[in-house]
Amino acid sequence: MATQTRNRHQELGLSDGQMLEIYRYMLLTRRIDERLWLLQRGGKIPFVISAQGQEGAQVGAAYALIRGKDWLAPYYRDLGKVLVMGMTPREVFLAAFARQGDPSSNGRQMAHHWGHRRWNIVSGSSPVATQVLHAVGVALAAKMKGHDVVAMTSLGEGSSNQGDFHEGLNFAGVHKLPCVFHVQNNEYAISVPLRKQLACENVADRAPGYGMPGVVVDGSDVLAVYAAFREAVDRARRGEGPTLIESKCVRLTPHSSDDDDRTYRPREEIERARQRDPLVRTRAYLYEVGLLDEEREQALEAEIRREIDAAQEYAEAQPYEPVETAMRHVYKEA
Ligand SMILES: Cc1ncc(C[n+]2csc(CCOP(=O)(O)OP(=O)(O)O)c2C)c(N)n1
Ligand SMILES: [Mg+2]
Repeated sequence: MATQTRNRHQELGLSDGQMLEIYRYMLLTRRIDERLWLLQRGGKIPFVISAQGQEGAQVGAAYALIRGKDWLAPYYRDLGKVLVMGMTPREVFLAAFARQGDPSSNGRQMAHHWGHRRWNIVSGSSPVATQVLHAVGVALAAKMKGHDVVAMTSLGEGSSNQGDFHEGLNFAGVHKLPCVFHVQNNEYAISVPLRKQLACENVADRAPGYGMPGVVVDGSDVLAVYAAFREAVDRARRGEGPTLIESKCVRLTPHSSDDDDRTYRPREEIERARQRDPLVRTRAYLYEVGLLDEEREQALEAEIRREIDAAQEYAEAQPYEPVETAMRHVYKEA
């Protein structure tokens, strides 16, 4: 009998169904993101800050967590992560349109400040890297209460130069907290290129200074990302402490819908970045291992499109919060 070689995802303990689910989350993230840009350019929503180019890093990382049990303190680009954690496309559009029922803030917060009580997604504030401290706090509480919980947080490489990052990692390292720090390095902090952000080669090189492993992973390779996070999450759950993981990604869009990157980013560079598109790479893998063909791909695209159309239509038809409630949760109520 011929010995069958196992595919990469099977080597990692992932079934064919799980591998397809990972790709579905990545594709859903991209298609929602593209729709948000269309709506913003059409004047229907105020703002987008994109996950495009980072879907592999986000979905691969969040897939290593246990939904409904572990905690996530995300950053604004983390659309892929919040979908894996349990947020629905409908909820994403409710936030984009700032409508009632948006789980992040009932339409009060700027969109992309993800939060969801049911799925342990901690709403953040706009100063970058503050979410690092939130995740460390969650991990400390879990350890003190003896809860079997892992807290993950995300940030960009530029934000890893904020004081909060160093304070958070140091505290987590000293107290061996069940925390995973994810730096999504997309080579820019708005218009500032990587070479003006870091004097060392990798953000992960700083990890030994905080007494934790530092791991660099190709953010376009969703399975490599999953493998790195699986190990870090298991390590945290065993009580062995935190890990810093840096995924090398690309940013395929301007910083946000308020930015024009033509003033600082050569077009050829973006073309080169497209060759590292995680979606293209994962799609090629699925074709290679026979989990996807043209027919199945078209069906998947159509199904996702219907889901997004319905979510957008629903959200746009919802009311805004009544203006009388604007001060709720701001000042103490009598
Ligand atoms: C403390 C603070 N300083 C500046 C800003 C403005 N700001 C928002 S995003 C950003 C760039 C962050 O870059 P990076 O951490 O690499 O994340 P990316 O957006 O590239 O994913 C800056 C400077 C802010 N929100 N908070
Ligand atoms: Mg960046």
